[in-house]
Amino acid sequence: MSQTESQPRQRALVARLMAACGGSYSPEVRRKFRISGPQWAAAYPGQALFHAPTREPVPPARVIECFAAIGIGLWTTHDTDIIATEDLMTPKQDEILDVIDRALRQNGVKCSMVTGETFHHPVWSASPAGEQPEVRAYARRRLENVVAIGHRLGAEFAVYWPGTLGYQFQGVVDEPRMLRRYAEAINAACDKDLALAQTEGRPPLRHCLEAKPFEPQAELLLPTTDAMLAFIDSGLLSHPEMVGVNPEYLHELMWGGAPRAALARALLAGKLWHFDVNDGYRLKHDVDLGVALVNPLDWLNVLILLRSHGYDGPFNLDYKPPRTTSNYGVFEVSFPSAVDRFITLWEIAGEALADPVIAEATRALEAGAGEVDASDAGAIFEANRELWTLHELIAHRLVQILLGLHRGRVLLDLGS
Ligand code: GCO
Ligand code: MN
Ligand code: MN
Repeated sequence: MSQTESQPRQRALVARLMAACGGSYSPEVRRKFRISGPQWAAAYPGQALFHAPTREPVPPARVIECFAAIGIGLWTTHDTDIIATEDLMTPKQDEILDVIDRALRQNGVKCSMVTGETFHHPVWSASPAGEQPEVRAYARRRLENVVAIGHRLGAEFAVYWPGTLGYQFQGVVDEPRMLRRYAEAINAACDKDLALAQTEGRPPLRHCLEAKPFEPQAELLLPTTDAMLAFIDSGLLSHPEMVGVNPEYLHELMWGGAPRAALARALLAGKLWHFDVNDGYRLKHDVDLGVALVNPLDWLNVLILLRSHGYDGPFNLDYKPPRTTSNYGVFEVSFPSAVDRFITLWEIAGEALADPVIAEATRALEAGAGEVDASDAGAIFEANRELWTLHELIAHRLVQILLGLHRGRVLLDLGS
């Protein structure tokens, strides 16, 4: 894409207005949070089913350097974001990994997660767990290789989003058989991990399944995080203790569910190990917008939930900088603003958790009216009648805290 004379001026304008927005944190502060930046998000050129790319691709060393400058200390990648499919599992792979390892060290960035692409290449058109033994053998090798890349780069997590694990036409696949076959691939990854962890003297990776309800044009066998929790517990996995989930905020929202409820179920199962953070709309496409740009109140409550239940895994910025943002804008506006919104909401969640109004209301609700005949529904209702108004009051208070209104607001005389 060509450079025009107006570009430096427009960049200066963007930089000046970004600074005028204020509310940004220093790279040192940003690095204190367990926030990871995906290679694929930073390098996304803007293409989609109906849309041509609007940006140049960005090589990993450049992404890592820009993340370091912003204060994103963790980096995540698909195998094919950094290594072309035909170069995987060849000496070329080792060369590329050496270069990336150097870039990570030079910039003080850690690789925290690697994930395998089992959805884009034509070989996966009938899923990574289809009928043909050679497809499944290749899928197993690919997942084993993801684990090997993870150990080579010092990652802690491996994530698997299976893609089209399902069918286009009813009756073509035998569902239980396909699930068994997918389990074989995950089992191969865990076995490889245990062997490598031993030879490398490293802890094994934490393997996380990611669900996405609307893989285009397919009926899916594991469309939600709950489906994956059931799969982990199905008896098909040889190491269920090594496998958890990586819910994505938008994926749980997309199908019409409540992301917080999905997160809560994963927390209770002890399987919430990794979390893809972004935003979007219900019952729409996987638009992968920046965190809290659509649902800031829900995001505040997500962080209240995670803070109060001790989630300590990474927050992976799995979003797509919009097509209207330039290559310059990706690192000047898109990533820093996403990180800063996250940190601000994290802080506000802390404020909400310490808020005396919410605390007192919650205590009163938990205590109940007390001393009512436990067999008399009418009496229980009457005794608690005034207490339940606190639900709306808490909701009001949370919005106040989100908007800063609990500190008071001066009405501006706009001359109307
Ligand atoms: C999406 C998906 C992916 C996965 C990734 C990890 O929204 O398209 O979330 O970004 O997170 O493929 O396996
Ligand atoms: Mn994701
Ligand atoms: Mn998504």
